Amino acid sequence: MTPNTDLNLPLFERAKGVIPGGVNSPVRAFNAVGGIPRFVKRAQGPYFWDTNDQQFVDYIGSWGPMILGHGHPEVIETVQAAVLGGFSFGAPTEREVTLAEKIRELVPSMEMVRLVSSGTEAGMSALRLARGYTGRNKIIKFNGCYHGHADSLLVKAGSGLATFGSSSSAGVPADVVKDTIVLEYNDVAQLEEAFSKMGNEVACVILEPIAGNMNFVRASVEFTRRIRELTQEHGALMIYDEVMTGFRVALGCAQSIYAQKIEGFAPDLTVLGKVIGGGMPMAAFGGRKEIMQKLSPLGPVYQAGTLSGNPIATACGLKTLELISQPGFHSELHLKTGHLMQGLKAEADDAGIPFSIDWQGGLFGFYLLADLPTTYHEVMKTDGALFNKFYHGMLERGHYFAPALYEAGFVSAAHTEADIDCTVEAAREVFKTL
Ligand code: KE4
Repeated sequence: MTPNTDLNLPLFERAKGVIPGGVNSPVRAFNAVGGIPRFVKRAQGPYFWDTNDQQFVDYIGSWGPMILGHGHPEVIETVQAAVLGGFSFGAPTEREVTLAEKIRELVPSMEMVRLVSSGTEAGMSALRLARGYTGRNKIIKFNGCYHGHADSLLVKAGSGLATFGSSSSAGVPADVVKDTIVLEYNDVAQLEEAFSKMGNEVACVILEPIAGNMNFVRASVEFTRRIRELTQEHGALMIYDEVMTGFRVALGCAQSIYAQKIEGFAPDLTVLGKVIGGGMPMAAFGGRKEIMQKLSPLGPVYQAGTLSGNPIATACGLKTLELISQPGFHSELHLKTGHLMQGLKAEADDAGIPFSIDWQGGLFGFYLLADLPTTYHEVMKTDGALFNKFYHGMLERGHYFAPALYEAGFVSAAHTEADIDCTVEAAREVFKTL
């Protein structure tokens, strides 16, 4: 493809004339990897075709929602039927009750559920609820975790514990983030120090159980256990942001994996998104009944939304959850993702490229680093130029990974072993060019 035949180019220029950066979400602009984003014309199964009709094996899948692959026939059929019944009512429907019940069935810690339209909205609302329930203002989040773009969560790490986070975005007043403390992921000592200093002022600790926003970093069992213990001791809430991991790493979400390692483990609140909408705008937050009952119209914590529980989105989400609840779905997905990761690792080793991998269910991460990172700083030691060369080598050959070294990857049920082999073969060629 030469620049003057790449139809993505004029389309990107046109987009930039009317949409800031030409995109409706920054990561799509390819700023981290350079080059021109591929505009998707259509998608089917594990593939999408761009404006040039070039086919790509899709390892983003809308950053998580498309766990069944694009255009699953039963999902299409369900959505088509739902559309005929009406798009949106602003009134309760049975289907949103059924979806909330299904979520509770699969995630027992979510005794009550509130449906919203995006992960940001769910995370923002869970935070407000934690502050309303505890009557406290301070929140603890971790470097490398992303919980959507609510003001008090757009915070970069302060230097050391004493200084609270400073906002990572213009337009967020210092007052709004003065109660947000940013600690190092997997750093138990720092967490304990924070609680010994201000434990009784902390409303909640929020974390990604597997941090997909720094590619793929697992919270250690010890770190998870200490968060659970310290929040309980100090009357703070533990919020699990499973927007990315939810129903992707396991049918019971990441919390079901940690509950196998920590006796009786469960977070107080959980944030969900992506998979539960199956590609339609749908997210949720939920948890212990006594906490959730603080929410309007029952309690004093206000939260609302015109399209919350949207009838088309609930139909799409319900069918998606039904299909991924089939026996063996996640174990099969875990195996397939493993084949991809082990295949890439084998090729990198052959080419003498430092490469580390990890995966769980349909979520994966690879690093051009010899050892798997456990903190954000370690992730960012990756040689960006090397990653970008790898990225574009794969993209040119029709294999579409996340356009940033700190983002995770996604495999769907629609990817076949042949697709995986094709991707590994392409990587063999690309590693040789590095
Ligand atoms: P949304 O508001 O984008 O639906 O969800 C925010 C969010 C919350 N929590 C976690 C753990 C998330 O990963 C996300 C969104 N993830 C990004 C991927 N890094 C979505 C891609 C994008 O921002 O365009």
